[in-house]
Amino acid sequence: MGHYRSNVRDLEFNLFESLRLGDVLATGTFGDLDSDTVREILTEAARLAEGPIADPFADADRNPPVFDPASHSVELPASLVKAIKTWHEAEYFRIGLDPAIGGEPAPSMLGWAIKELILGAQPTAYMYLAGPKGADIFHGIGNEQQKHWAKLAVDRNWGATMVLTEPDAGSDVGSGRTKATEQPDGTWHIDGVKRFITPADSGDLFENIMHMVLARPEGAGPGTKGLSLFLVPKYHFDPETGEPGERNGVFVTGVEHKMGIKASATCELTFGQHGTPAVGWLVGDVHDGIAQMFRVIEEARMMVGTKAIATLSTGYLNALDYAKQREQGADMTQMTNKDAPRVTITHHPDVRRSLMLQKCYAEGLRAVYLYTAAHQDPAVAAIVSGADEQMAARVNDFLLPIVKGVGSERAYQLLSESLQVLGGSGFLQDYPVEQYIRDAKIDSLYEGTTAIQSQDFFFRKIARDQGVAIGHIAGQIAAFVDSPDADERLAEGRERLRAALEDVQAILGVMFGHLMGAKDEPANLYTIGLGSVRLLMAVGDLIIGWQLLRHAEIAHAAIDAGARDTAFYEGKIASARFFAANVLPMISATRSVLASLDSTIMELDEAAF
Ligand code: ST9
Ligand code: FAD
Repeated sequence: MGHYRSNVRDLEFNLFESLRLGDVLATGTFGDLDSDTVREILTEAARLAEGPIADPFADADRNPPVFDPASHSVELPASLVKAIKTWHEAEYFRIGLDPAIGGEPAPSMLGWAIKELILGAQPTAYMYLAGPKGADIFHGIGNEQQKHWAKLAVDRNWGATMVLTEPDAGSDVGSGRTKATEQPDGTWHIDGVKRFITPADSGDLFENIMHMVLARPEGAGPGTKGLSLFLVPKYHFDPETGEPGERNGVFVTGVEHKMGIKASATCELTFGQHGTPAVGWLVGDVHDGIAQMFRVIEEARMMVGTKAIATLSTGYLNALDYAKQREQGADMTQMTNKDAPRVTITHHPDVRRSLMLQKCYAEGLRAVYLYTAAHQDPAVAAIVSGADEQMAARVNDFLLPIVKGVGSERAYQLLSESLQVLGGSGFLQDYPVEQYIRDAKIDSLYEGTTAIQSQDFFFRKIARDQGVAIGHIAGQIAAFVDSPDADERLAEGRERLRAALEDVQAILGVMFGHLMGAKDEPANLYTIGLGSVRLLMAVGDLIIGWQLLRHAEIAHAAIDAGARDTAFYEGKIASARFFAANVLPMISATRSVLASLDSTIMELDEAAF
């Protein structure tokens, strides 16, 4: 068996039993797509993911892409190329894409469920294959001619990149210095050096690559608002047929050596500095670069969170397999009996604690990303939470930093638990968990670090939203807690959820107090900055706890109705109870810490650190 363990049963549970995909499909919003077809797609995608897609996972890590400075090209390992082509040929990329560029209508949550499978099996393969989704976004924001190019990009299978970061512009994208100069024919010449670009070259894997580049037109203002978005293709192409022509002046000038995600070529990308102009086209004929780029960023943040969650899930399932087989020590109740039979390590309470915590976060975070995806289609959101179109968009915006920020932080933290279950073996390259940890660390860094996610969460998604989206979610949680039809067997979990909701509301009250205070005393903002990651994590735990308890209620009902796979449902009930008893009460400690937080460390001389 390969490294990747999918969890199709849990995906189906989320889609059909929790998020009512059957009812969604019955509306006809997504054409004639039906439940049986969805189940077949998931089964087949998981088979591919666990087999040929997962196969070169270690090989591509040990034999990463090779950069040739003379030709500015990057050669990928043959094993990875084969996996990338296999997934592309299965055409899952069409699911959910705009039909105008060859897509098939489908709920976003189905698309993300399928993406979880490749992101867990071979995350870099998905990044090389970002072209069609990039084209879909480009189609949405481009002018008429560019919409045609988007279709060409899908038909001809072009690659794509998102190009923001520069040596002095990381989190602070607005410090970017790459310049754009308008030409008499309406095109632009781009000049500058970008760094850390994924995956800016891939040899001859793609006929062409669409670089989506932020650059500052001469005379434009400072910051992100002065940036415009340009399409800069690797090769010039015939605007009607897409047939590639001369090389454009954008060249890879370096590839990073990294701790993980080594199969993904992270490139320095240089524009217009090798004697050939880097010609770009202004996207949509408007200077609105940062807002346009955020269409790409939102997709990529969802992707990064789902990648982290997918990795945690396979890490947990690998640890579980190992724990069921590894015999070590006697049952704790017989610890003084030296003749007692040896047991598998699943018999040890601390291993059970660890496995259950991993299960809670792996399945809880899956529920969160799929619930978020459910709010990416108004027709689905209406069924799932009663949100109208506007509210659905706000809820999606609100949940994205949780998927990305909480997903990546918890996955990295809990993967360390997966490794611990394997003991010393976990430290070896004979097992995949050490690579999971190395490959997952990036998820809390790129697409906005966790600190950036937390500030986006508080300032933009809560304060600027005037609490509308969080109010909708809090309303859903309160309705669940107070439901007249509540299952008595979950009464204790509900009480803990109620307490967690009150704790989060109190934390928000404190944070808003600092925000108000900042009008007179700007240093109050420091206190928000000191607490914002903890707020994000607390809200993440609250939402995970809520989702797990919802699932437990569905599980109780399924068992009562005589469901056959009782072990699956009992696992749902046990994990909800465990999370409510072991994790939700910790939010009270965060509340108490944040209530008395002061910002004196901001006054401390750097020399004292
Ligand atoms: C990266 C790539 O890290 C990682 C790997 C990805 C691999 C993909 C490979 C291929 C991709 C190809 C493309 C395919 C397509 C996708 C496929 C996915 C796989 N929501 O607060 P302000 C906007 S890439 C929406 O003042 P500052 C908004 O327009 C590098 N919009 O910001 C706003 O104006 P207004 C990733 C938002 O102080 C304007 O920005 N790098 C949001 O000027 C200004 O807002 C980062 O992520 C939002 N949440 O700048 C940078 N926020 O207010 C992280 C802002 O009028 N840094 N806007 O609406 C940040 O996010 C900073 O907070 C900042 C600050 C840059 C926004
Ligand atoms: P910095 O911004 O220097 O941050 C350093 C530390 O300071 C972090 O802990 C950060 O949280 C903290 N910090 C910075 N500013 C603040 C603040 N205002 N408040 C609180 N804390 C703050 N970029 C692209 O454009 N395209 C890509 O395809 C791409 N792929 C990447 C692939 C890899 C493997 C890597 C490593 C990076 C990639 N990036 C890409 C860049 C990535 O998005 C940036 O690395 C990221 O946004 C962080 O920027 P930075 O590395 O400059 O760190």
